[in-house]
Amino acid sequence: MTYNKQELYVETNQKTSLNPVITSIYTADPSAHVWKDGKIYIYASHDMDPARGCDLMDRYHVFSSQDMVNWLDEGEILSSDDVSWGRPEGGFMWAPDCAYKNGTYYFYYPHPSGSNWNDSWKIGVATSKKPASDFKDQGYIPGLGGFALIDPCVLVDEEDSAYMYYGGGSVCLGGELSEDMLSLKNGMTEMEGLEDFHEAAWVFKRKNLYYLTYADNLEDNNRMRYATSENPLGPWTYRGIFLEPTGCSTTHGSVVEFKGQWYLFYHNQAISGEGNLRSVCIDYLEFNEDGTIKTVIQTKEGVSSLGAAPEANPYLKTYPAAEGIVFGGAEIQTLASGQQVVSHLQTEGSYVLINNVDGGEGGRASIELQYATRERLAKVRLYVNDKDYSLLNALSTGGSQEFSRNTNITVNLLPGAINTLKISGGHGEISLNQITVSPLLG
Ligand code: FUB
Repeated sequence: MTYNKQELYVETNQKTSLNPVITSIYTADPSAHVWKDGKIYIYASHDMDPARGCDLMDRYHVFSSQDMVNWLDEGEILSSDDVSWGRPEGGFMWAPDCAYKNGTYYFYYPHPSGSNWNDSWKIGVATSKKPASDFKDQGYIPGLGGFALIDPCVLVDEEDSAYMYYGGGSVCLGGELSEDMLSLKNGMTEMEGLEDFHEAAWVFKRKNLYYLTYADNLEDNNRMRYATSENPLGPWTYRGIFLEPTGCSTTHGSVVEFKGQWYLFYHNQAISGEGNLRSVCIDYLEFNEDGTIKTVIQTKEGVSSLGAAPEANPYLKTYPAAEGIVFGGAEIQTLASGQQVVSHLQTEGSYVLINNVDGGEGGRASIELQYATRERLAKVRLYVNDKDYSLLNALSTGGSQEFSRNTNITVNLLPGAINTLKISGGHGEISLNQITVSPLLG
């Protein structure tokens, strides 16, 4: 399908999730899970902007929601700097997955162990008692990895049996994990019966039937196919294509039921137009009476809300941009309404400094920048206490004085009112009205 991009990005009266659903940063390879806190989480790859192929993808962010429309960036959970056994040059933190068993969250991710990246893939695992923070790397799973073997997916079945799937280069392998979730019980075997398997395995269960979905090899336009089996490790019966090309050369998705409704999480390149700067989307997934999957309809609207929007964070603080100090051509501008904003943020050298930002007790906080731009896709760069949080997208608000959108990212703040935010322009002119800082609870 084709998007009318101008039309897509001026819409701000948000009644549905819209697609792409995550717009502030580029995200890909979404693995979605519903956990016991009643929320749904997306574990995604993070395409770094500007891209260099898929090389620079060096960190993971997690997103959570209770209504499918409002998504919270839970922040970065793991970066290649945290992986002591990993490729010395970093990068290449590709499509991950997460599983929960016996009170622990297991985050599985593919990462090369050597400079010769495509020959040296391993499947790393980090663990935490929380779904979206405090993950610590535990090393890689012995016996997994090698040339082009990526994209782990873990299914925790009834009675807590857990199965690992992964693959690449036309091979899909599966095997049972040991009780510790950090090793294999009996090794891996090839999944039989798949047609045109490329990568991106995902396994889910519905009505006692296992479904294995995956990306195929259609050149520059991968589609999602699937197969079914009565056994978690096959053999599989091929069933067909259920996601046509999204316009992006890669495809990768997950199928999840949340509050009685099935969804497909996938990615496209609708914001950037670039295959290595991808964005997560969500659409409905429906089954026929016989259990086969209907072709997913890709929409701009996304999916409807499943309930009330989350309540406002009681600890949020707002900082008017015009109370900051401007540099390099950025200006304090008084609008006809009397409102003061920072305008002319248009190059990396033009920026505003916001000092004395209160980090409360310290730790994760969502930073939301309320901006206006008439550019289709402007960008801002955010530094927090000199750490570069990279480029954030600023999609068109339809006018240079229409302060109707936020771009956001979750960062780490120091305790107390001692934090400094530096917000610079670049890639199109924007004006900034206010910065909201909301500490993440828990
Ligand atoms: O995001 C990097 C790689 O691109 C993933 O591991 C593949 O599935 C493809 O989406």
